[in-house]
Amino acid sequence: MLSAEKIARYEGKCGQFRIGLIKLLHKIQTGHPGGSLSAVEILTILYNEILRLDPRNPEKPDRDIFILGKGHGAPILYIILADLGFFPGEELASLRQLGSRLQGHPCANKLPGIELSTGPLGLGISAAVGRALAGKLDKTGENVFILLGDGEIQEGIVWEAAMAAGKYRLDNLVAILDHNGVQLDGKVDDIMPLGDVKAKWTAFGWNCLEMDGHNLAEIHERMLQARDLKNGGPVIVIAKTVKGKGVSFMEGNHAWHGKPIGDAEFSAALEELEAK
Ligand SMILES: Cc1ncc(C[n+]2csc(CCOP(=O)(O)OP(=O)(O)O)c2C)c(N)n1
Ligand SMILES: [Mg+2]
Repeated sequence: MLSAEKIARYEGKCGQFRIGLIKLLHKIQTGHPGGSLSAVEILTILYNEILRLDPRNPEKPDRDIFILGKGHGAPILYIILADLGFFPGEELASLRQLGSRLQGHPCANKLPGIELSTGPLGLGISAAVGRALAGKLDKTGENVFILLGDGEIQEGIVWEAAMAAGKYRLDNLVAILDHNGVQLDGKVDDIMPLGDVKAKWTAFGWNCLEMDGHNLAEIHERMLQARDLKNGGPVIVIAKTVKGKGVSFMEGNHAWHGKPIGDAEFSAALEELEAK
């Protein structure tokens, strides 16, 4: 169980990450606020409590693997990697600039801590399945985690990968679904409804767990449960989240999927986040 002291520390961190994110995206006048804000707590717990990683030795052979399926969430991933010391925090200012190691979507061969270049939705889980299968064959003991968007799982390639993970009994694979109900240009239910998400993954041979994707203690508990569930099946954790979480006018609003933050909006967002 996550101690009260740790919960308080991570709550503080999540607040700072949100403020850092808004400042950064306002400064560069580009990037994806909504999907980053949705994943703050999930990534904070994964990187601080669950993943076996060494920022000083990012390619250490016995590490766990994390893949950001929803590659447009790169800004929050970069902020967390910098916080852990994978690269200097000053480099965050180069986000999305020409020649930077911090591209708009993660670039594996440039930045320490990035395992796979992502951006095309659906690509990540295919590679995650391959990596988990390789880990099984090589008996590395590594766990493979992937964060998927709910718009992302409309991609057909996701279900081909899901089917393979079921067949190969990849119980070293944990997918987390950032189920915020919103995609790029509207609500998931309006654009391409997912139906009974739990029943669908279960039918593909996966174990299905659920959590509140903004509750630090619950995320921690569910991630440990998912990692340690070894019944032959991969695990998906459906995380109930809010796109744009923490900035009221961005919450649940697809317009903030990837829009430059204006000066008045910046002040309002900062005021709200700093008051928390
Ligand atoms: C194959 C592919 N098609 C379209 C896009 C453009 N695109 C980027 S993000 C996005 C919406 C993703 O929505 P979701 O997965 O729900 O992400 P979140 O709500 O967490 O931001 C789209 C359509 C893409 N990156 N890749
Ligand atoms: Mg979504």
